[in-house]
Amino acid sequence: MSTLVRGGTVVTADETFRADVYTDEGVIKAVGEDIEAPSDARVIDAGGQLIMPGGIDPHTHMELPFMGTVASEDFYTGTCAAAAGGTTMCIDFVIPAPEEPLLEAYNKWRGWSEKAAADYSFHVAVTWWDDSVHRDMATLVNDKGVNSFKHFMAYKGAIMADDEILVNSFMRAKELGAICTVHAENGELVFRLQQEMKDRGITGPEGHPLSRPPEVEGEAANRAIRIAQVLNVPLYVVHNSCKESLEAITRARQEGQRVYGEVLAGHLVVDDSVYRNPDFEFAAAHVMSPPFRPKGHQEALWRGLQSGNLQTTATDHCCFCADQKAAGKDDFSLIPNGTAGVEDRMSVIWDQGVGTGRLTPNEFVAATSTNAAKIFNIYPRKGSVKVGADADLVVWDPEGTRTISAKIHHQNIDFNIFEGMTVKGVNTHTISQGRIVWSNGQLDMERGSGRYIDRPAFAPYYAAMERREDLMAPTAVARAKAAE
Ligand code: URQ
Ligand code: ZN
Ligand code: ZN
Repeated sequence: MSTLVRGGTVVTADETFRADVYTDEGVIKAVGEDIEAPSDARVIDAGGQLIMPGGIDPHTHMELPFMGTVASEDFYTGTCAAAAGGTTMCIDFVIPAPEEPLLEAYNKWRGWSEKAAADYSFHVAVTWWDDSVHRDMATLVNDKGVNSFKHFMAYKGAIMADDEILVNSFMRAKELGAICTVHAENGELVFRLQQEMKDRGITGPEGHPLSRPPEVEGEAANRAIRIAQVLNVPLYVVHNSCKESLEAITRARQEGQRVYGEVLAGHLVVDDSVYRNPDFEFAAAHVMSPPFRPKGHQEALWRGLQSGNLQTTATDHCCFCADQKAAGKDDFSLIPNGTAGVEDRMSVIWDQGVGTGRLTPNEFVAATSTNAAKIFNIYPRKGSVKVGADADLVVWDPEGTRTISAKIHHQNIDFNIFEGMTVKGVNTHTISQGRIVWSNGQLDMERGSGRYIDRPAFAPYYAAMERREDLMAPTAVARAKAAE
């Protein structure tokens, strides 16, 4: 199956140039002007349109078992919805229950993800600690293509990682050449504030943001950053929602610490007024953590992207329908946390980023694809329009518009946090592994055709980092000297 995308303008994270793109056997074979393709090649006329790397969403939770239910989007429907919106790869999460062997959980998730219709990979969460976790982390890095370990600092009594787990896991990740990622909310404070809200008789969804104020996120982000600094391990902070966590990241980066920040499309455009809507279903549909924030935080997050202090955009796509959210009808802390976004991220970020002048098209590509590929060590195979890269592309019409609605979206959820939003900037075609999987508003995807993408460890990089004393925390320098 060969495809020629003809007459378009290639936009990458670094450059913009007129070129055709020819793909065959799932790989980009040629990028240049006036490419002659075989007579049987499928041809896309991209005149007046852009050709960009397929979107990479570094944060999804397809069919996640969570809070007593299972997310309604599975790996097949979720990868289809992603492709409908121009995203060709998702990095999802293996989340072992405490005491569940990491390798067992990994194999379980690999079984679930065999139905995927586009490429994917897994971060693995460390939710408990003993020697077997220490051992399984090495197997995951050395034999299973995992180079990132997640730590939920929230969700006390469930999957929360306390400081002891953070320190053990961060040290182990560093030894293995893996990056650490965190969900940064202080789970102890959330637990107490949830109790306080309920003691005051606040049981509706409006209690959710009240129990997780920005300070709770800022504290955890800073704590994770400082632990990573002392242990000298790179850190990726997921779904930054507020000024407080952004400030912690900005300070660290200004001091040369290797910290990366992710922001969700939802947190960039939705504010906390949604929780004051009197309709329970509407407010509960927006219950996710960290919560949507008061006006003002959104603009700060955009400035974080513009300044380069936030590097990636994601969705945290974790779907629960109204009947599932109803579990928290009388107690907001029982509402399954999660919202959708995998189909709309690219257009929302283009419309509100490029369309407003906040981002250039090149910065858009960096934030929706290339930076995630680089941070998680799959560039240029992913996130590029280079010869030899995987043929994951979007043909983008910057003048095209669509109105977002749960009535027509492909996501398996009965709600859309961007409902009614008319966005300018749409993918007219999505190409995954060289196949045209979305065109003229129609999906053409094959269940099970998605591949698990190995992500190599960073070991060589870390070795260099060890030699750079200016990057090492004083304690690490002292330790190194003592060891001499
Ligand atoms: O915390 C997460 O990232 C998962 C459990 C999805 N839910 C959410 O509210 N963000
Ligand atoms: Zn999270
Ligand atoms: Zn998440």
